[in-house]
Amino acid sequence: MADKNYDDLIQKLADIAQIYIKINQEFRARAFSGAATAVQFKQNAGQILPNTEKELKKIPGIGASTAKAIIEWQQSGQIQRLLELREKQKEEIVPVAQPQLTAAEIEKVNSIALFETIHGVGEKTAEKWYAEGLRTLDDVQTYKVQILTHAQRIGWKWYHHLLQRIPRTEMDTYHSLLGQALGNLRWEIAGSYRRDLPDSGDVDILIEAKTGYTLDHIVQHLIAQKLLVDKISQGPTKYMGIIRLSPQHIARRIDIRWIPAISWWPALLYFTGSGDFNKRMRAIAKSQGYILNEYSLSIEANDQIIAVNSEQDLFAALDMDYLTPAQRYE
Ligand code: DCP
Ligand code: MG
Ligand code: MN
Repeated sequence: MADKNYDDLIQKLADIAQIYIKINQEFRARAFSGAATAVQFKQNAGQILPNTEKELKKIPGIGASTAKAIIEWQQSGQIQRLLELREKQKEEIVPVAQPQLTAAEIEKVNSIALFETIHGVGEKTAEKWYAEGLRTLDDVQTYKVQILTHAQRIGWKWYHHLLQRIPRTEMDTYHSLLGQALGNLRWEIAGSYRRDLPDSGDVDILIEAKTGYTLDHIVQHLIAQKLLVDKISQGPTKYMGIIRLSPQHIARRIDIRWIPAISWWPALLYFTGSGDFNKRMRAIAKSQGYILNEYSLSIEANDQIIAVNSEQDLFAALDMDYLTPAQRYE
């Protein structure tokens, strides 16, 4: 029977090793568990541990750092490293278990995301199709007659075309072609093109309504020019369709808005975006008692419309520094 009991020391060395394993410090874990074994061996043999680092290190299984820890224990009954490791462990965030998706749930998420890549298909439609048993684009092809609305049918027809963004050089071509087609009407390509982005998702066109003309006149003209190749929807002020430079080119989405003169500047501001920038500017307007939308800037209390003659006027009315379209990213 040794006159010194090392059970507490062995336990503490083993505890340190265990924490090191948990925090993936293999090497240190091995040093401390080796030291715990060495001390156990000494105790079993009825031997007393030396009290200098130099002598301790001569014992197989005890190294420099574990020798220091043993001396600390001999002097104070504690090992600072263990106290610190326990403290550190408390601070560590317990990882929240990630919900594991079942194979069926993964299939559902994937199918729905896939369906939503079809222009005109939103979350609601995609979920409905999934509930009805559709899973793949082949299924969409099989059941297209039963399931597709007119707009979705156009989205399906041009599926591979509409997945691609429009390079700015092609947008420039539309710009010059539309310039010729629209003669001396006031018009702009708004959206990402006006914000100077290198590519665009679609062509967003604003045309100022001119007495004696209708949006349908313009549409018919662009169809005759073989630019518009498919219609998604058309009303008196809004046309949505497909535009294509030639049968050899990729087909693109186009939105055309027919804007009354009074709304020209608010409409240009709105359709230039970005969407995030619009949200921010509308919130600023609201905080000052105004309502800003695509039709006008007005006083909320009495619906009075603020007359403006430029985008600069709209910024100035809200005490905002003017931002060029390219600066309107948020
Ligand atoms: N817009 C908006 N809020 C929406 C949708 C549109 O404020 N929910 C405005 C800002 C957009 C503009 O209309 O810039 C045109 O809409 P687009 O969806 O065509 O967006 P962009 O032209 O900015 O981007 P993309 O290049 O993807 O067409
Ligand atoms: Mg756009
Ligand atoms: Mn658009």
